[in-house]
Amino acid sequence: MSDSTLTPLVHAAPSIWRPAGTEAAILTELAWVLVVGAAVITVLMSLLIARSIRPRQGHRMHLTWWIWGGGVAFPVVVLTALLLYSAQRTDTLVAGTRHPDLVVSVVGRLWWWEMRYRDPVSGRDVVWANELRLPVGRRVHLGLASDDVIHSLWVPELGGKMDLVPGRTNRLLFTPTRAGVYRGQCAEFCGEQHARMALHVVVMPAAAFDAWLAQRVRADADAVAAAPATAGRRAFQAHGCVVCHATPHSRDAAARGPTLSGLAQRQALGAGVLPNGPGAVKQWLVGVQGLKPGARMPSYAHLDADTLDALAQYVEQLP
Ligand code: HEC
Ligand SMILES: [Cu+2]
Repeated sequence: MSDSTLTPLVHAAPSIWRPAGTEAAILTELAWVLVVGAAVITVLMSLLIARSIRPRQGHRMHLTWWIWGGGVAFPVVVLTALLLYSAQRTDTLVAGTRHPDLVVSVVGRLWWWEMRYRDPVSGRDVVWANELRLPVGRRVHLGLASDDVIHSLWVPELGGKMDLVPGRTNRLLFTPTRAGVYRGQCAEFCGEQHARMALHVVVMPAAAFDAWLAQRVRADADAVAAAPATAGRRAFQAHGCVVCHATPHSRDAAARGPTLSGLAQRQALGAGVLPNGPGAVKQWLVGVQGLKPGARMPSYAHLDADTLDALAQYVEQLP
């Protein structure tokens, strides 16, 4: 791992009860109000039921009062209060997308994620995959889209769930408040490998994020200038990897697969299937169809060991 900003891939199971962002904190508060409110009402109702099955003299005259009070007025008051409260609390989740500090486009694909950042300095686009890097303390507007089927993005620690629908752009707002690695997941069934379509969200201090984005812009530019024709790079072309994967040396692939630029910086391969590290790329090349049956990349188990090593080495070193 060449990247000093890489946080180790250690994250607790996703949970809505430990929010790490402003929007998620609002949703957690709503969840508490609903859970506690429902518990109180359930206890009250149970007491009333217990009381009513022991009929006593003199209670009959209160019947009308109970029906109108408990059956009509009480639900109307409680539901109206909840409606107003939740509308007011969640208003900022959408209104906030109008004044973001950062815009990131996220495209859901079968079965991986593509991200696109715009560098504020050069205006150039940075394409990234399977990992969402975000700065602490900035309002991030995610533009969510899909080219194939409906996917859905859910990162419980950071905010609500939102669908990625072909033909339209949905939006979601994240304002991370705590650095760390959070696990997101495609939350709308999208085919056989839907369950293996995870997304790691790496929340970094704002300065580290800016440095990373600048480094990504430089990496693309430098790599094009100096691109030695190594055995790995030749094999990458010869075996057709270049048809599906962009690299800093050839950025015009049709995005049938994730960009492999900066792969060594990423937490995992195959949208969360395989933790990244020494040997991971080779393992992926040999066993894609075993690790992720149906994935839209063939296994390369038929290649000889030297070619596999050269390929893996080339891919792992892409800036
Ligand atoms: C037909 C298109 C196609 C070809 C050819 C192809 N790949 Fe892939 N590759 C994909 C797709 C699609 C994925 C994502 C699979 C998934 O996660 O569901 C992928 C994933 C990967 C990953 C993991 C990347 C990540 O961010 O998770 C690596 C590494 C990789 N391919 C390397 C290669 C190499 C090296 C070759 C050539 C030997 C190659 N691929 C050939 C489509 C292709
Ligand atoms: Cu899915």
